[in-house]
Formats: sequence, C-alpha cells, structure tokens
Amino acid sequence: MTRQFIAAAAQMGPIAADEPRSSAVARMIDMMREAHARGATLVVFPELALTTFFPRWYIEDEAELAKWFETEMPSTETQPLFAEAAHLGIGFYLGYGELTPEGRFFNTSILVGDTGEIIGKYRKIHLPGHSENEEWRPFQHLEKRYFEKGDIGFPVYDAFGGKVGMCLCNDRRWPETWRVLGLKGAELVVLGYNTPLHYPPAPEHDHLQYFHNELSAQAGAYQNGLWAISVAKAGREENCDLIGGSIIVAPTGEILAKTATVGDEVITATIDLDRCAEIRRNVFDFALHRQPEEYAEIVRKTN
Ligand code: CDT
Repeated sequence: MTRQFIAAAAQMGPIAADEPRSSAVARMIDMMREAHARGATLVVFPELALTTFFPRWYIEDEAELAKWFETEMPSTETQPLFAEAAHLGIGFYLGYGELTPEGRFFNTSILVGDTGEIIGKYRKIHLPGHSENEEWRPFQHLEKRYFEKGDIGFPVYDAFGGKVGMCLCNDRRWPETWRVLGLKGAELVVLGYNTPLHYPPAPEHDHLQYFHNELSAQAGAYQNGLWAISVAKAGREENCDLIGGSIIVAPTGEILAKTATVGDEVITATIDLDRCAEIRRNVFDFALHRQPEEYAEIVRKTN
C-alpha cells in the first residue's frame, strides 16, 4: 500500500485584533479549498489561528483574557471549517487557545481527520516569553502568564496512513520535542507558529529569525527521519511583524516547499511516509546507533 499523499501548509497573514473568528475561518476555508484543488488531503494552519497573537498584550482582567480562548471545539464559529473539511474529504491541523471546563488555559492544537472528526490534541509544552508585564518591551510575550504547560506530553496519532505528532511554535526550537516524537515513531510532525521578527531581549539576533526557523525544522526532520510541516501566522499584526517562511521539510532535511510572502498563502508537497526509512535505516538507525545510557543529563532537572 502506498503511503503517499499531498499535504499543504496554509500560512495566514495577520489577523487584526477586531477581526472576528468567522473572518479567520472564512480565510482558512478559502485556503482549504485551494489545497484541495491542488490534491491535498491534509492542510496545516498556524498556532492561535483564530485570533491575533494576544500574548503581546498585558491583559489583567480574566474575563477579558478569556475572550481569546475557545471553550468548545468545534465551536459555532469553527463549525464551518469542520463541515468544509468533511465535505472536501481533507484533514487539518489547527492551533487555538483552549479554555477547559475546569478553567484551565492552554495553547492547543488539534488534528482533524478527513471526515471532520478530531483525531488528537496537543497542548504546548515549551511556553516562551515571561510572566509579568515588562514595560520596556515594544510588545509583550506573555505566554508564561496566560497558558499552563501542556499536560498530555507529546502524543503521536495514527492518521493519514502513518504516525503523526504535533507541536507548537517554540517547541520546534527544542531537539527534545523532535526526539520524543521521533522515538514514539512519528513519521510526520505538523506545527504552527507566531514568531516576531524582533526579539527584544537579543535584538542582535533579529536578522537570524528566518534562519533559525529553518534550522530548527530541518534539523528536527533530518535527525529523526521524519517529515515536518511548519506553518506561520505572518505579517504585520497590530504593532508587531511576524515572520513568514512556512516550509515543508523531507526526512533528509531538505525544504521541498516554502512560502514567498507574509500573507495568506498555500504551498504543497508530496509526502511519502516510506521515505522516513531512508534515514531511519541508515545514519539514524536508533536501535543500532543511539547510546541512551550516555544521555542521562537530558532528563535531569537542572533548575
Ligand atoms: N509563539 C511562540 O512560541 N513564539 C516564540 C517567539 C520567540 S520567544 C519570545 C518562538 O519561539 O518563535
């Protein structure tokens, strides 16, 4: 049985603070249709794809904060996306702010199958930024304040003929994310991101944002012999420029498709899950070459 399919990255341009979710969903449906017209059976959307990247603001009032979160999925506003996916027979990955019935806040993504059913969920583990309002910054990055660390680890789901893992934005910079997913057998990792072009604590690295973005996904894919689809919310969102550079990466680490804009843009590539073996049966044959007894430092708590 062939394990080949076409997958799409659906990069989104900025979402304004006052843009209703219905508008973001309509934009995603347009791109889903384009992906489908190009033969895709999976389309990957960004992190926090229904709203602006609200952690750039200090929000003191919890009721005000809660407005950026979803209490159900699908919701009234997102139902049309699920319905269109089922109609077209295309699966998707979607990032959003999750507010649970117990009142817990997570930065979450879901994987949805081609009949519109939710296959799996991931809650972001590496939460970047800071917890307190830091007025010296041109914009805040308050993920540590607004989200709880994910509590479901890095699950891998049987989907799209193989094993699929998820992560979110800052997770992609950590080799541990990719390794854990790789060790669990993931053959494809899908992820969305919101990455400001300007990094206030170390602005001397601003010109490296696109490079580090590619470096992380290419290394993660190659060193674990898996496919990666990494998708931006991009462009000038309120007072903050977000990088584009969405990519589809082969298990060899090669970039097979890349966006050229910082707006809504669909790219596609053929994913052949059997190509993971090119790497996993060779230089990164885990069973043959890994030396985990020498890796204890990785799991020792240092803070
Ligand atoms: N959303 C997200 O995780 N963004 C971070 C920004 C850099 S850390 C402030 C990222 O790793 O891209």
